[in-house]
Amino acid sequence: MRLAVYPGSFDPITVGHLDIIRRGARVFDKVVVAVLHNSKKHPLFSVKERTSMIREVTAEIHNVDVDSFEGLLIDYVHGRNASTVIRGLRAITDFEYELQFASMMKKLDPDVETLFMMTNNQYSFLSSGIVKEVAQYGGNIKDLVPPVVERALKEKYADR
Ligand code: COD
Repeated sequence: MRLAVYPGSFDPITVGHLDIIRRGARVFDKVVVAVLHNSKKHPLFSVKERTSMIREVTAEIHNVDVDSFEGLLIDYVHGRNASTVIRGLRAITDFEYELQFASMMKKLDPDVETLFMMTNNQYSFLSSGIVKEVAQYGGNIKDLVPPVVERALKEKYADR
C-alpha cells in the first residue's frame, strides 16, 4: 500500500491544506494527516480541536486518516510504515525552509522521500497565520477556511 504522511501544525486547517490533502489522496492509497503536538508552542487550537476539524472536513475522502504526533516526524513516519512525506509549496519564501526540512529528512532516513506539491494558484497567499490575523480583527475569512473552521475561529476570538 502506498501510504503518505502529510504533517503540519494545521492551526487551523485552511482550504490550501485541504487542496493538498485532496490531491495527495488521488496519488496515494492512503494519506495520513498528522498534526504536530508541540508542548512548547501555544497554538490557538488544541490538538483535539485541530484533529476534529480536519476529520470533519475530510470525512468524504475515504482514504484519509487523521492523527497527531509528538517528537520527531521521522519516528512517526517509521511507526506508520510510510515511506513518503507530502509537503506543500507556496512561494519561493517556502523554499529555503522546505529544502532544509527535506534535506534533514533525507539525512535521518534516505529511504523516506519528501514529495512537494505546488499550491493551487488560488491559495498561494494563504497560511493559517494570515487567516488567524484577519479573523482576529473581524475580517472576512469565508472561502479561505472550511465553514466549520470559520465558526471555530469566530468563537475563539469572541471569547478573548
Ligand atoms: N497551499 C499549499 N500548501 C500549503 C498551504 C497552501 N496555501 N498552506 C500551507 N501549506 C503546506 C505547508 O507548506 C506545509 O507543507 C503543510 O501545508 C503544513 O503547513 P503548516 O504550516 O500547517 O505546518 P508546518 O509547516 O508548521 O509543519 C511543520 C512540521 C510540524 C511538519 C515540522 O515542524 C515537524 O515535523 N516537526 C516535528 C519535529 C521534527 O521532526 N523536526 C524535524 C523535521 S525534518
